[in-house]
Amino acid sequence: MMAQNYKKMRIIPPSELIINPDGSVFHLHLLPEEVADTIILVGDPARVDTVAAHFSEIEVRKSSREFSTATGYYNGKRLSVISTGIGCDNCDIVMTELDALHNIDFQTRTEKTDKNQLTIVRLGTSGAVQDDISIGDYVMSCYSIGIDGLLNFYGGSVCESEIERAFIEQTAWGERLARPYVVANDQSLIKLFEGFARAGVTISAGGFYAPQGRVVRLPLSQSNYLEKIEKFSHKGLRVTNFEMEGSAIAGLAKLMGHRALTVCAIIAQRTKGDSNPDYSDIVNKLIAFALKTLTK
Ligand code: R1P
Repeated sequence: MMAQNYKKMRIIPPSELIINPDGSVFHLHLLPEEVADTIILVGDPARVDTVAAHFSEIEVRKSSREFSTATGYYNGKRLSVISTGIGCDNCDIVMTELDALHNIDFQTRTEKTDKNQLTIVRLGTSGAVQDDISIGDYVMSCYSIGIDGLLNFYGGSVCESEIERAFIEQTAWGERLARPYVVANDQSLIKLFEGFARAGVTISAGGFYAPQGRVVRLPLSQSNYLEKIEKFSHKGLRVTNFEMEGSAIAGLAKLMGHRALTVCAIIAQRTKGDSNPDYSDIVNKLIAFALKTLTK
């Protein structure tokens, strides 16, 4: 009983949740009232302007390090678009601070009793790892496989342990690598992108090169790494693509009680060795579709 009371009344120390002198959260530099309930996350800070260019009105525009934010209106609905920069480590910051902005009382430093459920959609770029997925396609992550290690530090169990075991076994996952975790993305959001994006299983890696099987000059520690990932198969699931943020977003969203989905434009074809660095058109189409479907 006492432990329960303590938990309810827990005051979060200033070292655990840092609030700036102006009342904004440490890294995002946003005040609680400056973020909408529906949030589009993008990797590239420049992509925030691309999304915000569609807004009928911009209410908030802020920038701090790689975290750039615009809050405004599209189709009469209030939306925020925020850049995460690259990597799951940044998403640890973005997700925790977004959740805090909505669900922690910054005055009392306590958790609010009535939680706000956020809708979080990441619009990114990605590399395909199957022959039948082409540059210019869109893939939504029905499952995210995190090989970045982030979620392993959090308590609570939101992972798909059967898929995890199959993946670890079939790929003979190296003992020195972080243990892969698998999280299902939100079904209601997946429905919104059906017909636009292909359903996929996405690996979020903790790096762009060796963690995604790329060899520039240094050899990989794991033999046949990409081939084993390409061949993985479990109850009709196969790995479709690589990116670097989706697993942290899906995993933390689930632990916090939010809805999340990652949808990516394919800009590299790993099995064929191709890439398209001039991808603004396909990303623009993804943004236009996402804005429409999230506000209808
Ligand atoms: C790597 O070039 C970056 O591009 C992909 C990866 O996930 C990583 O962030 O996504 P974004 O285009 O959203 O940044």
